[in-house]
Parts: sequence; structure tokens; C-alpha cells
Amino acid sequence: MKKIVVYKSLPPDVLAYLQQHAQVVEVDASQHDAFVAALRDADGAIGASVKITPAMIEGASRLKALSTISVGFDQFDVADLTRRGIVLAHTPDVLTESTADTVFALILSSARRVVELADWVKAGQWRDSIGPAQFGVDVQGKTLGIVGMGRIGGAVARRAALGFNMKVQYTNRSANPQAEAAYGAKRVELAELLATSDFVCLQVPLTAETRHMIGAAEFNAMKKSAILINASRGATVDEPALIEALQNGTIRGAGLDVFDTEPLPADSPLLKLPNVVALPHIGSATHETRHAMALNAAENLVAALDGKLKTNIVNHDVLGHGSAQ
Ligand code: 8YV
Repeated sequence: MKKIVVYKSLPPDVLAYLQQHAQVVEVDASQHDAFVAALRDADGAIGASVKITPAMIEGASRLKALSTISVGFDQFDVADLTRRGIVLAHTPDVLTESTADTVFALILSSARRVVELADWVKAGQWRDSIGPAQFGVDVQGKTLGIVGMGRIGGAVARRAALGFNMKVQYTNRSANPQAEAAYGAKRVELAELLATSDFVCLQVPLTAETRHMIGAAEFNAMKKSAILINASRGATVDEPALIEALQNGTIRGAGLDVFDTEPLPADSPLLKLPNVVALPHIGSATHETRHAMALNAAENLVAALDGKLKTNIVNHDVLGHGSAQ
């Protein structure tokens, strides 16, 4: 019988589904040596939020498939997996709408200072009618610049254009004619997007090309009234440069769901800035969506181990390779 290693807790029905198809071993990924030992004779593994390096699977001669409960796959060395003939599956579609909702929660809460002012009320500071000191800025009718117009970027564009009458512009390696036709989105160069957007929203995967793509130069190119929104990966932003830009008023504020280090250290300067909304990477974190992601990842893994997976494959060219390593 095939062996599957589970390294993130799964809903009971999803665990039962896997147990119908394989011997399932649940591990605590924080126990590194035990995790590596469990992988050594595994045929497949499923989990998320844990870096899996080539060294960790060097001895895993039976490993045929890895299934991440996420759309992002920066926790893996994809080229190494492909060389080893190991399929990497992810969950791109089931989380798109919930993650786009989180992005818009960040846009609205940072523009209208929701978190800051809710805390102000809770602290008993609301003693008179509010005034300019409590004013935020409009979202409706403003310009949203989306860096990376993929699935989530497109869902954010729909909310912006159809829900908030925003002007949408975007950068992307390729054009997105569907977003241009449906939401009036305009493809521009990054320099133009930075100079003209009221909200700059990062929706790119973390790769060698996108690492620190937004740094001091990019913040200086943005409008002083602009707000940075990041629900992609923390490392797409040079975080020290962001802190300085926020402290110096180079940009108005930031709505952040992801950080260089997660969990964000309690002594991070970001947590001392009133113009920052910081969320604990809740992008896809609803009961409904996380269940759908776990089930999707489990089905991906079973299909991959049966040699039948056709969708949700990160490294398609692995299918042209021979058997697993
Ligand atoms: C999850 C995510 O936070 O899908 C992703 O890439 O970052 C989120 O959906 C995480 O990966 C755990 O599932």
C-alpha cells in the first residue's frame, strides 16, 4: 500500500479520504528529523507553510508526488522536484475569491483607517463628533494598480471596477484581455503604475525575479498619498525600505497580510505605525475555503499517485520525465 505523509492538520473527512487510498502518517513538521525520516519511505506528502528542501528528500527514493495546500509554491525547489520526477500539485482556484476578499478588506481598512479608529473608540477616545483628524481617504473612484494580474489579481480587479467604480491598471508578463474587456483594466509599465496609482496592490508569486521588487526606488516613485497593499508574499517587498517609507511619509500607508518573517515579530517597527494594517496571513483563511483547499490538495495527491492528475500541476514538464527518482 502507498504511504502518504501529512504535515499539516487536515479536516477529519479529508484525512479519512486519504486513509481510503493509502497508509497515512501524520507528522509534526516542526520536528525536522522525524519529518525527514517519515518522508524517506513515503510515496507522497501533503501540507503547507513548511519549506521542503532538496536535502530533506535526498533519501526519499519512493517519493512521487507532493501536494501543497496553497496556491503559492515558493516553499519548494521546483526544478529539483522536476529533476527527481516528483509531481508538485497546488490549489490555485478554490482560494481565489476568499483571498481577493482579504485584499479588499486591506484596501478598505487602510484607506478608511478602520483598525486604528476601532482601537481609538475601544480606548474611550471618542468623546466628540469626529473631525479631519479621523478622516480617511476614498476608495471608490480611485485608481488601483495591480502588480500581477493572475487569478487573484483578476478577482480583485472585478471587485474594484464593478463594486467600487475604480480605475484599474496592471502589470503582468502577459496581457489579460478578459480583465481588460470585463473591468476596463489597462496594462501599463510598472513605472507608470507606481506613479499614478492610489493603491498599489501586489499579486505576484514569489520568485527570484519578484523578490524585493518593491523597494526604496519604487516607494519614491509612488504618490505620497498612495497606499501599498500586499497579500502575495512578504519578500516581494524590501521590508526595511517599506518601514522607512511609512515612517517618512514617502507613502500614506500599507495594508499587509504577509511579511518577510512570519509570524511577524512583536517588536517589528511595522506594528508601531498607525498607518499600517497588519493581518496574520489570513488570505485564504475562511472555514469554507480552507476545507475546500485541503480536499482539493488531497484529491490532487491521490490522482498524482495514481498517475491520473491532469490539473493543478506546478511542474507540468515532470510528466515528460521517467519514473520518480
Ligand atoms: C495559505 C497561501 O496561507 O495559498 C497560499 O499560497 O499563502 C494561503 O492560502 C497558506 O499557504 C496555507 O495554506
